[in-house]
Amino acid sequence: MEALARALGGDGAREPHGDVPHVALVGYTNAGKSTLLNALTGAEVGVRDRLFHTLDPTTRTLRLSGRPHLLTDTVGFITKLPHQLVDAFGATLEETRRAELLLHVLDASAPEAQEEAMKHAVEQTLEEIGAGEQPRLLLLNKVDLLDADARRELRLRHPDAVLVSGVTGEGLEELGEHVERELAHTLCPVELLLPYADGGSLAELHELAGDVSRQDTPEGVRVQALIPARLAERFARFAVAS
Ligand SMILES: Nc1nc2c(ncn2[C@@H]2O[C@H](COP(=O)(O)OP(=O)(O)O)[C@@H](O)[C@H]2O)c(=O)[nH]1
Ligand SMILES: [Mg+2]
Repeated sequence: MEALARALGGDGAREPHGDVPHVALVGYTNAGKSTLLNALTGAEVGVRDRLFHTLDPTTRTLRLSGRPHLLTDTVGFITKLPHQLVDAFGATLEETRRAELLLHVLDASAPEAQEEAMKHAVEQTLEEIGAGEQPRLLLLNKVDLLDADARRELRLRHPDAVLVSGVTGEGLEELGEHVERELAHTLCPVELLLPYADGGSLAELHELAGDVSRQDTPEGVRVQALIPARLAERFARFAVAS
């Protein structure tokens, strides 16, 4: 396992969408990762996402406060067929290790002992692939199958988790808020002056920054925004003292 992790390497060439935060769904097979990917991003696949058209189908754009995030559905944590494991695991490993945040999806409708065993298996796998220290949020999925008592009991056992249902959409708004909070440290407030001649940079800023406040001045467009730190670095030449 360690050899495989080494072979795949960490920091390689610059990612094509390296300025956008990566979030990865991890978890036991059948926990509901793919269902959640669809529920969270279904409405997002559209014109605005042509920027990311080169992405593979298991990665989609998730917009929070207008800012895009790349959300990846990983496979292969626990699979039944060994030959699938090898293929699927390479991609999973890479996506997991480069994600700023892991969403650990757990089937909360399973009996407690089984739920704990699946949770443990995933945590152990994350340790093995060197992703044990990565920021992680626990999602208790399939809560639509649970009554009020069962939900209360889950909240007591997992006080930091978010209760969700990929089928009914329950909890997804709260999940978005949690994700934004977890990734707040990757954002940087900037004040920029973009020359009118550089329409490309302005368009890129609008695509990646979400909600911005802008003001037209004789010198160019003055923009205040909260943007990913890596994008801020790239746009440093436009910075103005506020
Ligand atoms: N009732 C219910 N079923 C769900 C939910 N999420 C997923 N499922 C079902 O659980 C099964 C596995 O879901 P899937 O998304 O394929 O899991 P994955 O293997 O983690 O990608 C499917 O039959 C889904 O319809 C949920 O929130 N509630
Ligand atoms: Mg799946």
